[in-house]
Amino acid sequence: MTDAAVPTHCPYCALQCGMSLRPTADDPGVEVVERADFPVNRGALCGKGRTAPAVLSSRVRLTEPLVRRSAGGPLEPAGWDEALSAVAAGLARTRADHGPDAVGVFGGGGLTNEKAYTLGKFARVVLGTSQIDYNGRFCMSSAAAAHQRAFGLDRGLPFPLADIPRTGCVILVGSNLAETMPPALRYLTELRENGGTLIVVDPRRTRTAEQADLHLAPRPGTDLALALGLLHLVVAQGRTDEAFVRERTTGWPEARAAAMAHWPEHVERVTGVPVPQLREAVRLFCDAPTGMVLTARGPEQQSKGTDTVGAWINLCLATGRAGRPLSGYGCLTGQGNGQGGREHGQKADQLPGYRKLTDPAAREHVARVWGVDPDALPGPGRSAYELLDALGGDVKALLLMGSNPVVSAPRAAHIEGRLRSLDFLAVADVVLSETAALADVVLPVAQWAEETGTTTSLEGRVLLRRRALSPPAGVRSDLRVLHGLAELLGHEKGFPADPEEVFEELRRASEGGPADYSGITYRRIAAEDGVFWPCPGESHPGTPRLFLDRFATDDGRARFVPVVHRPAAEETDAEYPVLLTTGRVVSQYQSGAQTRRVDELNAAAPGPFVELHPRLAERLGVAEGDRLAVVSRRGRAVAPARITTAIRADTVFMPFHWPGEGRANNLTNPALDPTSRMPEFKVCAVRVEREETLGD
Ligand SMILES: Nc1nc2c(c(=O)[nH]1)N[C@H]1C(S)=C(S)[C@@H](COP(=O)(O)OP(=O)(O)OC[C@H]3O[C@@H](n4cnc5c(=O)[nH]c(N)nc54)[C@H](O)[C@@H]3O)O[C@H]1N2
Ligand SMILES: Nc1nc2c(c(=O)[nH]1)N[C@H]1C(S)=C(S)[C@@H](COP(=O)(O)OP(=O)(O)OC[C@H]3O[C@@H](n4cnc5c(=O)[nH]c(N)nc54)[C@H](O)[C@@H]3O)O[C@H]1N2
Ligand code: SF4
Ligand SMILES: [Mo]
Repeated sequence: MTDAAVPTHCPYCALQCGMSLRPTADDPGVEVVERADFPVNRGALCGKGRTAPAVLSSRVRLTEPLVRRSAGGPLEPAGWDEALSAVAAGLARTRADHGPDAVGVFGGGGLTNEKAYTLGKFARVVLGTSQIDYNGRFCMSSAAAAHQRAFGLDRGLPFPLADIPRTGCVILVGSNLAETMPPALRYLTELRENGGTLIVVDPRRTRTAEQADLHLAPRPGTDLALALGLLHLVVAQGRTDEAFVRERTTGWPEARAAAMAHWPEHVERVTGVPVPQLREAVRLFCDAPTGMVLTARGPEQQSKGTDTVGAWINLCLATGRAGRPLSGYGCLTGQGNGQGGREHGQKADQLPGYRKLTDPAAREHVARVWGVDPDALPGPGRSAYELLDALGGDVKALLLMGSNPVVSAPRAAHIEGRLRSLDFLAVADVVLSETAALADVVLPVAQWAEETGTTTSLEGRVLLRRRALSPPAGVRSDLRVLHGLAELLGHEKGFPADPEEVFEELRRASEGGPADYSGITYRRIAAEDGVFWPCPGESHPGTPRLFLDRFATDDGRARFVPVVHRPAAEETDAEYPVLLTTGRVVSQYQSGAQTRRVDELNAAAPGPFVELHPRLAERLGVAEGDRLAVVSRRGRAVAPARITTAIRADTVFMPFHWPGEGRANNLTNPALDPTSRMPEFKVCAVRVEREETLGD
């Protein structure tokens, strides 16, 4: 290894900050150095990115396969031959006894494009199962569905982040960017420095909301009413962009009529946002010459997330804030490869290139690339929660790669039980996650800095994460794992372990599809700071900005969707009088499997808590730090009280990063959005009690 720092990207969130890794003599062998030339973060990193090498250390990770040799026995160290044979045998036995759909596959939005592609192909070609889905279903599937419906194409942001400071007004809905993508906060700061305005919609006055010119704090689960109320006011005040609506859209009369049923006074009652604030929001948004609406998990992780995002899109369309420079709707995708992970076939209904599994032409194309009969490809399977819920029922074996649902799935105690009831569970992970600990076989895999691969950031920018050091002996890459399993299951060819070889095949598989990567090469990505898809052909420059001439629908027009408000799947009542919402803190990532192994991050965010307003605390007789029991129809979680005026008095907030008694997902409601099948992580009804402890 040379001493030169290797330019690469962070393993965690969808911002995919550029960083460089420099070799060191000490464990874990590399350190992070600034990579100021990468435009998205210009050297800035959050604490998670800065400390990411700590997880490369053999002190905290898996370094050899583990096998449970007898039911109920312990996980014991094993060689790779034994471990891979056990997985192949477990999957093959289930398929032989119960058919291919008894074998499930669960992937993750953190997996590189190459891995997501190979996992989808492995499920359809080697296992022949339709039962594959991934954790992105918990993340951005509602925004994806709304994008498809309105624009005919789903790419998180239709413009680069660098456009944000130059627009006139941003409405940021349910994103706590200051904690979830700290280096991106700079774009909002620059927006305001340039004279633009920022409106933040969040039931909590977050660090992000503190930056806003106007903060709207709706009751959780009411964003749909809020967006429709704003649209009502836009129409009532004559601020519709009639020419844009006429020339670039369809469906306005119906959408308009649906919105007009949402009178501001009614919207105030539903959302708790006063009418003058609604009017002020419309004024700020419509007075600016250009504007953007950006959503994240707040409005999306609802049982009506697709319609909610649809309502925000309608607002953009009615005001002409879409399909034009410096204007548009975008979703801030979450996971490291949340965008690419949803394009290449680990989703239940999907083939590579964002093709549909039900489309005969798509099946034909991909089957040709894969060298199989199109009729042999299974149809669409179940969504993530439905798949997890079916474990131990008709799905009896599971191969899981890149997710930790014991902590992150809604109604997690139930899902943990489903995982335990499987005939066979294999987990590939870098650490012994809470889910891996339940497995019959655990396969220790290489990490970001130890292998090369591409990710697609929230901007739709395809990036190259480069290998900077060797994995420990005893660890293999996910691609090599899939290669080995395919071989044992009779497919010696078609599952290369070399990432660039996989990417070359992915290019062909995606060619002509909505997410066309055919013009992207490793070499180009390295030379160009990433390439934006669609990129059909090596001479194509890539597409940083979408929809400027036409939308991706058949007629080129954006589609209004008539949506109306409906309540959350679970509302408060006498028994469960408080709303629970859940989310993140800056120093932990997701299920915490990785970041809970980093001392510096644990010191900053040591455990779960329940955020509540002083008025609610007083009513409950609760003081700062008291142990609180939060109880929902699904279960109970216990964590200390954190009292703050930054939250609505009718709502409590818990981060979801921890297992054990403080696991927020003991409480959450797996009510699914009918279109996206996204669970309602952001709202359920709870009771909050002071937990009486011994000696109290
Ligand atoms: N530190 C850190 N950063 C991360 C992650 C992490 O785990 N930790 N995960 C990454 C991933 S995968 C994702 S998806 C993103 C998520 O990024 P964000 O969406 O920013 O994160 P959340 O905290 O889940 O939710 C954002 C905000 O939604 C608000 N909210 C709750 N209910 C509602 C509601 O009903 N309406 C509205 N409008 N807002 C509501 C919450 O108060 C919260 O402040 O972060 C990415 N970055
Ligand atoms: N209550 C509540 N629950 C939520 C949410 C919420 O807001 N509230 N948000 C949801 C959202 S948006 C998301 S994205 C999910 C995320 O939740 P999870 O799907 O659990 O995500 P992670 O914790 O990132 O899990 C990734 C796992 O894969 C491992 N891993 C990392 N890289 C690799 C790799 O390259 N290969 C392999 N094989 N393994 C790897 C990690 O060590 C970790 O164990 O949580 C969802 N759950
Ligand atoms: S903001 Fe996201 S990509 Fe950037 S350093 Fe932090 S976790 Fe990594
Ligand atoms: Mo996510």
